[in-house]
Amino acid sequence: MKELIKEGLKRQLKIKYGTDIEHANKGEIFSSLSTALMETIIDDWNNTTDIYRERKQAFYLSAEYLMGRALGNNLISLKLYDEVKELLEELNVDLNAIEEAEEDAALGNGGLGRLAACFMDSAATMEIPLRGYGIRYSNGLFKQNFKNGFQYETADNWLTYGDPWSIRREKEKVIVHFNGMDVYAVPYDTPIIGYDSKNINTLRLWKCEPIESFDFNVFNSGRFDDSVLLKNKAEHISRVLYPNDDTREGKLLRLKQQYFLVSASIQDIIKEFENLHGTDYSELPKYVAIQLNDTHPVLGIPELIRILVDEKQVKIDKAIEIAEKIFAYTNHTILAEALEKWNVEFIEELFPRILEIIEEIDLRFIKELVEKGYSKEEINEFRIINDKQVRMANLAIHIGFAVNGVAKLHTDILKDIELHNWYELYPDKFQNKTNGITPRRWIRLCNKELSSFITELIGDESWVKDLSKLKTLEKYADDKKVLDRFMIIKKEKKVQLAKYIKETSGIDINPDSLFDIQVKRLHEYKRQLLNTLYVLDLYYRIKENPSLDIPKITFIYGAKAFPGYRRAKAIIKFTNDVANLIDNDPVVKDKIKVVFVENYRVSYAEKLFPAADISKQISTAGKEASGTGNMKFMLNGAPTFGTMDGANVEIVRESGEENNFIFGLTVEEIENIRGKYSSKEYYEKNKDIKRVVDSLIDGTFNDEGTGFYKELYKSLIEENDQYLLLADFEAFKLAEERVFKAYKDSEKWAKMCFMNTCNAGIFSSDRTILEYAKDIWSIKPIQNK
Ligand code: 26V
Repeated sequence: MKELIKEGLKRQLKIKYGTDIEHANKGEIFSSLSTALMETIIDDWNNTTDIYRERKQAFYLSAEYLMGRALGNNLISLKLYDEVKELLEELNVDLNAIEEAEEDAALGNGGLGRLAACFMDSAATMEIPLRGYGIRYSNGLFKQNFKNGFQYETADNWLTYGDPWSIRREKEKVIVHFNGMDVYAVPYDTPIIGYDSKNINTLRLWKCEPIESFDFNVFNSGRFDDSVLLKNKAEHISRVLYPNDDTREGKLLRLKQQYFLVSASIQDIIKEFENLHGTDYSELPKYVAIQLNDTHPVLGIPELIRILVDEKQVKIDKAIEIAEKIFAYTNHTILAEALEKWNVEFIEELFPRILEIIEEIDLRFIKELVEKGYSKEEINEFRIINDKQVRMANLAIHIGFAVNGVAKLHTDILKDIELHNWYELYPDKFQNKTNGITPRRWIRLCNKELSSFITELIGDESWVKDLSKLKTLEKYADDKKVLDRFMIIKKEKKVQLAKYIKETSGIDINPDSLFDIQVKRLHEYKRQLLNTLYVLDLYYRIKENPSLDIPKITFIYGAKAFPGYRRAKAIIKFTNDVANLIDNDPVVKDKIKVVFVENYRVSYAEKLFPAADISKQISTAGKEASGTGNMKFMLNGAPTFGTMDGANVEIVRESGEENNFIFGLTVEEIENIRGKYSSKEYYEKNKDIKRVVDSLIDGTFNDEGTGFYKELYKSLIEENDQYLLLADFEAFKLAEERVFKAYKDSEKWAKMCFMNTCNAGIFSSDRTILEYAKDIWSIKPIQNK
């Protein structure tokens, strides 16, 4: 194999770049090596596609896939990593440097998109016939940089050097009709390589292109700009992930993206069905299950019905019945503002026929509810169209045959509170599918040191695709030699992270300090601000008492704020200002340090999770649907410092409360204080709280006239602290005290960390995807031999 790849690499360098290994740069080597590897997998890929077609397949429809880099991961899955590393060494090339030359494919915002990527990997490894459908955004999530503590955004041009891991399938393009404009959807297929398997699944991403590349006559008449107007209009559709949708234009574009994705995908699915099984569409549910990743692809429901009724002459009753057997919906959030509603007017403007179909579904649903004896008010709650808006979640729950939450607590909240009326109407539709993470990327690739040690202890590498085997390591939990090795590896990963931070931002951090890490999207409910208020309080206390007994700590943050989300941006600026305050204080700076890493993304995450001593998961209880970062930390041996929220609850249950630091109000307690809570009381009664909150407005910090800090103050005091930061402040401090105490006892600490790794097996997305396959899609694994 080695020689084959070496030849392939040389050949590709020559064909693609007209160069050789001595003269090529890293990007060229990355691209050529990737193509050389592609050459070796095509047969397995095609075979897998063929054998999957024989039986029922599942299709994952998602507006986001946060894939990160491909090269390293694919080498791991192909079990070629060491071989390729060696062959490059023979050519005087460092594989690691080549991996670093790859741009992240950041076609997602956060957890939801990363989950889709983990599912792709797990489905291939578990040999489940699952194909992903998404959008090939030309620009992924923006790049973030800080100037003077403020976040700035620039375009992410991940395709500048092409994408050697995808194949454009010109022959399989389809036309998507909008009111007044037709466009091509051109598929780009990326292989998803199963680990230690010959199964290679497909992620198919659609690029939007114009039917005519320019208007010949308009161009000829000298109006050059006008001649490409339509081309540009089409290309905007897959230009960028989630445009700011504050404006009407932005909202329309977002809606167009959603329809573009589902129309192309459903056409593709139906075409494949017809080729294999003919035109008896009542057979469709026998061969097709479609998972809707949140509400973004829910227009797929009326689109399927439209195609069946308008183009395939199926009666509408039958078409709806078919749809009811095909679609399943995953809910990823209970935040009201994230549940999508679309103005009827928009849908009508862009695709009037889709609106007609939604109206038809709505009317039938009302009739059904009236027959069941529901009151008008109750019916209004259920209606798909209400107040001139289409409620996408209602459409999905009504038509879908399954609805799932993403962690036990989250599903319970859906059933008992948020979607209680729906649960009473359709109790059998509701299921829980606790999220998971792929062990290939999140330990085997990103923590090779720990992976080798685990392999040594277990005896082989089988744990990488059966993560439940980690449990067998518990027998070493009191073995000093094992724990020592475990902690030496942790230290090594901390040194590597420190080096990376130094190289990329010039900031020095001390690998002998406790690394306390909070990385995730920036959102008020995730309470990065609580963390920063705590750090500021700690700063003041050290100032008062320079001999305060605490370990050296580095507080690390990573997060992007949505460009239009002012408060999130304010929290970044505030945290950076606190970092500065500390850096400039000779007394405090040797004890604590704050670093907000720039441009947090999948490839950065791979360096952060293995280096953590503490996993910070401090959302207001009930708000974080699951979290998956929490699982990545756990797997790499970091105790959770967190609230009883999302999957934290299950993490703690698995690894033991004694091996984590749980604090704060529970969902129940929060329910009980609803209406009674007064943040002002906490602020006035607790002088530490008052001191840190006042620092937002007393001139301690300068937000340069943006009004950011007044706004944060307002959210905490005048708007009664919606996310209960102040209510949890004291509990947070006490939990930190527990951390300090535990950290001092290094043997006990090592065991806590180790127990987290031992008990992380259940959080493999292999487990999750097998549950989806069995309980929702009714699909069994099929092996490519
Ligand atoms: C989206 C938005 C967009 C507008 C501004 C406010 C806002 C707030 C939340 C969201 C969340 C969108 C859905 C999402 O990403 N959910 C995440 O899904 C993960 C995978 O299931 C889960 O682990 C996270 O807890 C959940 O937040």
